[in-house]
Parts: sequence; C-alpha cells; structure tokens
Amino acid sequence: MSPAFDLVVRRARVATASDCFDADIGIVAGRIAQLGAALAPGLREIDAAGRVVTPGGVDAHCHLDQPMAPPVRMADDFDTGTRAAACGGTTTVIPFAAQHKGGSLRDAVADYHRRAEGKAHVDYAFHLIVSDPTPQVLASELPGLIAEGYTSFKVYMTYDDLKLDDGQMLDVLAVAREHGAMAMIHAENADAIEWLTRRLEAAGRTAPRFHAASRPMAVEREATHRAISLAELVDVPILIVHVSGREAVEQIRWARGHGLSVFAETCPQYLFLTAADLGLDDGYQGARCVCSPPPRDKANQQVIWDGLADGLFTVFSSDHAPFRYDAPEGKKPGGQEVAFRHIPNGIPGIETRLALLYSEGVLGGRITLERFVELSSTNPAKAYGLHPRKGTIAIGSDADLVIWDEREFVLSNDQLHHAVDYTPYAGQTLRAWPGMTIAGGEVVWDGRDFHPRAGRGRFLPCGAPTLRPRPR
Ligand code: DUC
Ligand code: ZN
Ligand code: ZN
Repeated sequence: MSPAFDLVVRRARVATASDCFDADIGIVAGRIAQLGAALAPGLREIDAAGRVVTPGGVDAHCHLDQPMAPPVRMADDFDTGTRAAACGGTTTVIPFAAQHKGGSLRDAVADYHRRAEGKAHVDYAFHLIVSDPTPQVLASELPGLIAEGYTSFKVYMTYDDLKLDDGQMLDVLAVAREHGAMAMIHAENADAIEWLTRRLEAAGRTAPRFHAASRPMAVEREATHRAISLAELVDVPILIVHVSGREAVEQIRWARGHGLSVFAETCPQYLFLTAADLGLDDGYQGARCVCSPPPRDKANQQVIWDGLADGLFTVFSSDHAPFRYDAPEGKKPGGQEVAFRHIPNGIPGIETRLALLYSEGVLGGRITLERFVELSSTNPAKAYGLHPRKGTIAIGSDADLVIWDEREFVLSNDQLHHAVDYTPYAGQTLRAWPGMTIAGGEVVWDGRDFHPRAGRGRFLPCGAPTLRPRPR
C-alpha cells in the first residue's frame, strides 16, 4: 500500500493565531491534508519532537530588486531575497511593483514579473506603488489590476519621486473603496522634511545621524493624522506602514477610538534600533541604519512593544530594503560618503524578522505565541487577501511550516543568506531560529543548509482583504 501522505511532520506543537495544540501534520501535494494524532505513515517523515511549529511567515513589506536611480541598486533580487526569507522562516513575500512618475502601472507590473520569474524560492505576491495617479491610472489601470489580483497598493506622502499630494491621495483612496483594495500609507510630511533638511545642511549638519533630526516624530504624527482624516472623508480602511513610535501610535489609537478602520504595521528596526545607531558623532557607519521613518529611542521601543501586545498593531513586517554598505551601488553612492539626504533609505531584515520577534517577543514574555503567529503570518495573509491559503496551519492550507529551535546564539552577518554586507542586528543575542522551513511541502531550510529549487516560488494573485477591525 502506498503511503497516505507525501510528508508527515510528527509530534508538532502546532501554533496558530488562535490556539496551540499537539498534532501530526499530514501533507499531500504541497498542502495540509490532515491534522491529528498518530497519522498514517508518509513517504517522508520528520520528527518535530514536541518543538513549536508555526505557519511560514508572510513578509508583507519587503523590497526586492526594485528599480532605483543609478548608481544605486538593491542588493537582493528574487533569488537572494527569497533565499534569505526561507532561511529565516518566511515562506511568502509581498514586495512592490512601483510605478514611475510619467510611467504606466501595467508596465511596472510586467517588468516586475520579469524580475521575479523563475527566481523565487518561496511564493510571492505583489503590492503596487502608485506614484502618478493620472486619469488613465485611476479609471482603468488600477481598477483592472485590482481585479486581476493586485489588491493592495502603497502610496507615499514623502520622497520627491513618489509622493502624492492630498488631492491625489483622496483620488486613490476612492479607488480603493470602490474596488475593495487595501491602501498602505507611508506617512511622513514631505515639505516639513525638506525644510528641516535644508536648515541642517545650511548648518553643515550632513552626517548620517542628522537623518533622524530631519524626520522627527512630529513629521510622522502630522502625516499619520492627515492620512487618517483623508481616509475618513472617503470612508475607506487604510493601513499605516512602518509606524515608529509614540506620536503615530497615539493618532492610530485616536482613530480606532473614533470607530475608524485604521490598521497599522511596525517593523524590527523600531524595536531593536534607536537613533543612536545612526551615529553619536559625524562618522559614516551610521549610514547602515538610515531608514525612514528613523529609529527613535528606548521609550518609543517600549511603546511599540506595548502596541504589539495590546492589539494596536495588525502586522509585523521587515521593510527589508537591502543596500550594501561598502559599495558604490549602496550606502556610498558612486563610492562617496554622501550627505544624509543622498543615502539610500532602508535596512535589511527579511531573514531576521521572525527570529527577533520570537526571541524577544515570545521567549522574552512580551507577546503570546498566538499573537506572534497573528502578527507575522495570519494577519498579513488576511490583510492582503491570501488567507486561508497562507497564514495558518489548517486542512487545505499550503504546507508552509517553520519548526523552531529554541537555542541562544549571537547573531552575525556570516550566518545570513542575503546579499547585503551587514546586518544592523549583528551582536544581538537571539534565543531561537528556524530549525526547519517547509514551503509547499518541501524542505527549503534544514537548520544548516538551504535547499534551492529555481522557480519553486509561485506568483500568487491576491483576493479581497479579509481583515476585520478589532472591536474597540
Ligand atoms: N523607507 C521606506 O519607506 N521604504 C524603504 C526603506 C525605508 O527606509
Ligand atoms: Zn515606506
Ligand atoms: Zn518600505
């Protein structure tokens, strides 16, 4: 008799967003076919030996091979980026197909498919970035793409080449409402940043550490409140991405208190880094941690932890934006140590996201295991229309699983699989790491080695968001 399953993961301590229970997991054709005690034999058997097994992570905010203005280039493409994702326990990524001002959104999507095709090691979907909402984009391209499975898009309130004004924001939010898409908002006030940056530059303050001074919390707070107000006018849910600290958190709590559907995302840099990581003097090393919004201080880290624990945050993403430090296409554009306004924004984190949150959040006693799963896998899958195929351990879901090894070690960049020459978290003591990652029923990471199969990762068209606002 042939085995009942292709693979059985035995003696798992299964964790979902709602429960933890002991079970064997039977897998057939890349999907979970059965959960139960003493399942029939599989062609292959893996003994979890009572270790925690979570759904594979869904990293709903990462940037891979996103076109940049030369000489700057992202270090990770779909090969190295999804390799790193898999080794860190993430089995679904959602990077961004970005429209250029003056360009077509459809062309951006076609170009991004070419960049991903045949390279991804884990499944992927695309968010759109809308930077030029022309009448054609609003009336035709965006609604058409939403209907085809690109059901979320990001808009920026800062960055000259991406930012929308308030009228344009209202226009795209109206499209999100009419066609049931999720709007993700980068909330920082562009004019205020420009004004502060010019003042700093006039005073000769151009070292990386002044990046933080050019984007204080008031800049994020004002834009967060404005985004909330614009969404209220249109009567549409929004998701504020990469929330960095108290001031934006207070705006989101205010909105929720007024019954508005405002979802929120935060990222590891706001839990583990502070503005001091941008430098205490005028040295250039701090360029490694230049990202926007910038990391704040210890007190704000605590505010973010509180929001993760109490339900304020919906989603925990990496905002992986990979640039090499010592490289002319990276943090030293053209080989130069440049003024902070010219440093490419972003830090790597696709591989370390889950282990950081599991170590300090779950094992540090700050959040429950169920909440860890909800923030890092279930909610992102729901927010972007991939649940229940992704984001849970249930019969019929894709067999994307992480078996956790709980052990203490000090992180260094040589352990990682991205193509970046540093991690901002080097030296951090971690208490767990994925001992195995299974994607679509295949072992992609066994705790020591990565098992590549070109083209394993498939493109996932997304459905409508199924996230529901938390009761007040
Ligand atoms: N900020 C962004 O908005 N995106 C990429 C990286 C960053 O720092
Ligand atoms: Zn952003
Ligand atoms: Zn980003």
